[in-house]
Amino acid sequence: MSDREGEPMLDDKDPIYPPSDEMAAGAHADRATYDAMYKASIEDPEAFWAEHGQRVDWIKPFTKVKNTSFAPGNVDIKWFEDGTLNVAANCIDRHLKDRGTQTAIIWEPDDASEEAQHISYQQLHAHVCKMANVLKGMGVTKGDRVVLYLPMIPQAAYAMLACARIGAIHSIVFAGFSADALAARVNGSEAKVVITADGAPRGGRVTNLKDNVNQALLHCDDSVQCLIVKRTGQEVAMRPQGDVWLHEAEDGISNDCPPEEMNAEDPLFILYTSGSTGMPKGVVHTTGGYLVYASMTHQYTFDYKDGDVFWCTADVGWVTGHSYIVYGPLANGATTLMFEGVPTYPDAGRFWAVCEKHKVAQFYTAPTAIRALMGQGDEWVTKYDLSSVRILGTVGEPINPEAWNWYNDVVGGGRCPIVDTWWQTETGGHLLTPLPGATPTKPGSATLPFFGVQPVVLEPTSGEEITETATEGVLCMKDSWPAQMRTVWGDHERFEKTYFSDYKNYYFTGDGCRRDADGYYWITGRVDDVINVSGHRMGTAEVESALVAHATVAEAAVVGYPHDIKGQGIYAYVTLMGGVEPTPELRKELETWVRSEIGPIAKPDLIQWAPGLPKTRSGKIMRRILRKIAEDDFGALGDTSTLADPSVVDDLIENRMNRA
Ligand code: 6R9
Repeated sequence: MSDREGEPMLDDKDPIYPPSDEMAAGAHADRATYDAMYKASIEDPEAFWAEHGQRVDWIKPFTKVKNTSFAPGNVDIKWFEDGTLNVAANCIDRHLKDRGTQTAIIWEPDDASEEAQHISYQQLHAHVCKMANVLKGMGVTKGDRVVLYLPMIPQAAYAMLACARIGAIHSIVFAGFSADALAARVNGSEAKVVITADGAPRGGRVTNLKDNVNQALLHCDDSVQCLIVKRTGQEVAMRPQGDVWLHEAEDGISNDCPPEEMNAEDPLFILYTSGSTGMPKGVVHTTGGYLVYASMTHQYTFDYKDGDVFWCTADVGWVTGHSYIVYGPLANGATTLMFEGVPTYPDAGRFWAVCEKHKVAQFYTAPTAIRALMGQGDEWVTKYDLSSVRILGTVGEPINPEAWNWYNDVVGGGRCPIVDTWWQTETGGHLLTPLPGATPTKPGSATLPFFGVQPVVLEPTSGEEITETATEGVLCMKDSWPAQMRTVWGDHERFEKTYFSDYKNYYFTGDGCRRDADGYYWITGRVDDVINVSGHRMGTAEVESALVAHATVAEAAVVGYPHDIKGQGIYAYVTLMGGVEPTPELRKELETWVRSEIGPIAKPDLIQWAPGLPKTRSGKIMRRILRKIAEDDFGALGDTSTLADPSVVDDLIENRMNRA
């Protein structure tokens, strides 16, 4: 084996990049450590997690470690169930003694000429306690829900931690979602308060967040209050009652707020995510297991060491921001960087300028960003000094080897291990990932399981577990891990049905995968009706229901198709109401409509007018065929003998929108 990083070792098929000796020697885990810890975690999970559960501070120590069942009709997941703790105390208070003056959060604003902020743990403590007291003053108590609809500003982290401090359950709605999507989430979680800002600057443009909130709250209970952070200073319309400016509410308020004692299984947050059917579901994560796992994966996956500046470029509106901007890093006493902007503003060098400026050690982003920047030319990267960067990470979708190689060679200069982390909103933290000092990497593979994780590959139709190492099938988990989601908010039945009913006694991820002869996992993508657009999950059913809500649309079917930058693009087949003329203007209008119903990320890339959709005689849309046409691969339509009217397919092929 080559022991030089950046130099692939070639076996018959895939290049392998082993960790350098230096990386292995200095890391939290080298190969032997990983192997031993992994083995221990599987052979005796109770003992393993009893030990690693100690990485957080408990108010009342747990005596029970694991109590989990995937059994049909009785899915029940509990970790550390008799322990009590507070997440905010773990992320802030316990660091005050030794690192009170250390920077907890570096905030880099959208506008590169605006000054960055460095918030110490002491300052973080004061901000969080004040906001927590404001929330209490608004009547928020333990177990209440608070929706956050915020830009990437430090107050987003304060708000999360303020909720955690008083035992309120936060539900973050990505600030790119529309008023309608926001209203659905406020109502779904029966939130008491929405925390927002006047505006959200991103890429030099401003989204009027408060306007969206006002619009959303027209569809919510009158009692919902709104706490507003002043970010841009723009004019906003305040509602006649229930609206409070944060800076006014905090004026003169105490910065003492004792943390609430929470049970390990009390919910910490709800995060809505798209599924294959119906509207997004509220994924529920709880307190103890989530924090243990988020902090442990943050430390090991990124080989985080004291003094490192860690940067995850995600938005806190996604799970990646929850676990790896806020909870994991802060539980570890790290310095975490929060970036308000976008990779290409003011220019395509912004990411690398920020890495240089703040001496970032770990950089964690999504393949879609890497692909977009790769197309802008190497000089945007090479003009910056990236010598502080030690580890590179990716998340959100499969990374194609070309992007992996560019990330490795140009950004990492061949010196930085790439951790391709596979996980989900539902999993709370990384399940498949290399460890920088331990795992030889292969471009495009999320490699091996984290401690305690037992991936299995099932034969898709029979559900049989495949024991051969090299194989392909659907990816499931055989047993629970501490950060597993506990339920769907308000609908435990849906939780069981979605994740535990297709394959009994397993957690079903919704992803397909291949396992190679070395036992490495290669995610092949979703096997359900979820598409992955720029690393964001979108249910085709959601886009379809937005489309059919438009007065001109009779029927719609949405599928994904390969897209160079986004990974997958959104392809919509639309059947109009009788007598409606298909015009370019109507196409634009439908695009705008979907944006306003869900948000810009849901805007269809291609809309094809479909006089009819291919259906079985029982009226089921044959999506397999629609996918093929969208992929411009209609030579292989497969069995079309069950079609009610085969001629619709010819028309769709003739008028397809995606032509090579
Ligand atoms: C963390 C996050 C989850 C879905 C997941 C899979 C895809 C995520 C990936 C990956 C290949 C990776 N996915 N990471 N596919 N390689 N490293 O992204 O959560 O938004 O819930 O999406 O994303 O399809 O099932 P979430």
